[in-house]
Amino acid sequence: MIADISPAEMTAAQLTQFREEGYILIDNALDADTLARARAAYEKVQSATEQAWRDMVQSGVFKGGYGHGPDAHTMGNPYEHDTVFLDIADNPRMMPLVEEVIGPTVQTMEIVAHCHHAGTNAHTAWHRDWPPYRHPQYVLKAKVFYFLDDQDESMGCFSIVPGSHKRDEDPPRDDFRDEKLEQMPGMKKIVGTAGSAILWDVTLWHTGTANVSNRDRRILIYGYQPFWVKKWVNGLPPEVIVDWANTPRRRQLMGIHAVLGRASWDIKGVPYLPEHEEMVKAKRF
Ligand SMILES: O=C(O)CCC(=O)C(=O)O
Repeated sequence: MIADISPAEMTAAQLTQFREEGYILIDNALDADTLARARAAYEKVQSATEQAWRDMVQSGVFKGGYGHGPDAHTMGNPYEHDTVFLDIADNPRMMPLVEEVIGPTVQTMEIVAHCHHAGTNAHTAWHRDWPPYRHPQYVLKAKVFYFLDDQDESMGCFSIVPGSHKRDEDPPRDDFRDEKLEQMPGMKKIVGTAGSAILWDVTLWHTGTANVSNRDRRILIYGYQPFWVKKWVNGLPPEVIVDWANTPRRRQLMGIHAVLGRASWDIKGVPYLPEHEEMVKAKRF
């Protein structure tokens, strides 16, 4: 669990920036203790998965998201190695902001530890993750990226075109790829200090640039969506998640049992917590 450091309410200025530009940056999103735990856990996951990543790169057959391949090592579901990654999914500094933009029925869709190595090419092209579905109040998917180290412009920055979430069209990726990647009009490289985070709407046009520095770019990626979006479609949540999700709120955050949504959306193969069962009895649907 992360110490409850006076949860941030989203200010009117932040909300306006999120709505107009599609992102906000938060300094000190991780306190020093959690940042230290996150780095230690990240290093544990990286060394446990490094050989498999090298073997994949050697094989020339690249599978997996977030540019998993020669220019990036994508470590999916790192909570299998350390539950600090689950604690960070419920970071009290970020959750009020996430709930403000996704709505109160929020769940975590993915948790990824990501390394974009020193001296590598861009690991992805310009894209948006999701079609620009629109709702007057909420976005269908937002992500939080946490920086584990100070990140400057040379380190293969996550980059966006602020305001592009309002456009209907997708980015012209073929006009701005490879050596033209950084010529995208309006492009902004996201830099920040260790422990800071960006909360962003995934319909923004975005990419990651070449890491021309001599330092690996290390980030944690969290995707958030409303509870009613399908999750755990290939089976039940792993035991480590069910055990961690020891309150109704956490059950919802892990996409198991909704607090505010319909009981018919719940994953039936996981028994309810007693207090959650009471809530379900009181629901109409
Ligand atoms: O790693 C990056 O900077 C790009 C991330 C990205 O493309 C994504 O989250 O979809």
